[in-house]
Amino acid sequence: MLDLIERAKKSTMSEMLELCEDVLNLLAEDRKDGALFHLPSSGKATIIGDIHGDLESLSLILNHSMFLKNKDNYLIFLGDYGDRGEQSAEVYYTILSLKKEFPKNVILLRGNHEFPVNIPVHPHDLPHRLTQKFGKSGIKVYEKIRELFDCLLNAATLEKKYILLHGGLPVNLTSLDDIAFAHRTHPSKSFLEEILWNDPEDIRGFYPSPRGAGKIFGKDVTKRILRILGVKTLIRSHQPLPEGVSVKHDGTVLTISSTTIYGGKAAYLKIDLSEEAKSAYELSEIAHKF
Ligand SMILES: [Mn+2]
Repeated sequence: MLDLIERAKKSTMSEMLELCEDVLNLLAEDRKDGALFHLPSSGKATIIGDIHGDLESLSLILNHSMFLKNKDNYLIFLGDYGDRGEQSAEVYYTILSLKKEFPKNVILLRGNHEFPVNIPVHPHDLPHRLTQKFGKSGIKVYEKIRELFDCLLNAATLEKKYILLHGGLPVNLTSLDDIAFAHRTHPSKSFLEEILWNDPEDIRGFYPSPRGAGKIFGKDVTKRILRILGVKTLIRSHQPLPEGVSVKHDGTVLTISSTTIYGGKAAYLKIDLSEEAKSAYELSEIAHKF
């Protein structure tokens, strides 16, 4: 694994451009029946939350999870790869290399920092990090990465057990297809925006989010939507957490953060896909924290 991180640090612009091109083709394959990945009910999955340019935490997690030694397992990223941290370029190199090497086992979800063109995000220092690393023409790499944003998956699911996505549950969702095809109904419907931006809160119902995009949603909404989806627990990221994990809505929502850039711990989760669905309380107990 260290080898991959070392390669990320030494990566050249032409390597990055080639990686982006290769992964764009792989993502087109992932999305041909909708932007939703269906996990099988066997094997294990390592789940990683926001990274935000924190190469060191990503490296620790990859080493500790031993993904490369157990390649039949899944590695699921919940989005927010770049921005904020100093090593966004290296983080992109690492996750794209993993996707290229293990295309069927590495699942790249979309975060709000991998934004659709009409919902820009702040801070967005990724272009700056890329030109810092690759010089003026680093902007070509940025343009390729922007193409990737629109090709990432909206969510992953394990039938009857879990839904995994970056932000939150769209409050007016009526079926799993609303998530799988959220990119097609965007922007006339707000499903994609809500998947990327929503946060669970201690309220009833839902309100516009103080973040300026998406909504905040209460326990009643979570329970209603999880029932429609037929799953027990939402696993998501999108918020800084002092302990790396947090439980909301009576154990129906687990939030996980995999970066230390906000000052808290970086966490990741490894779940056995064949086991009965766990509550967010149980998941927070088995999460690894650094
Ligand atoms: Mn986010």
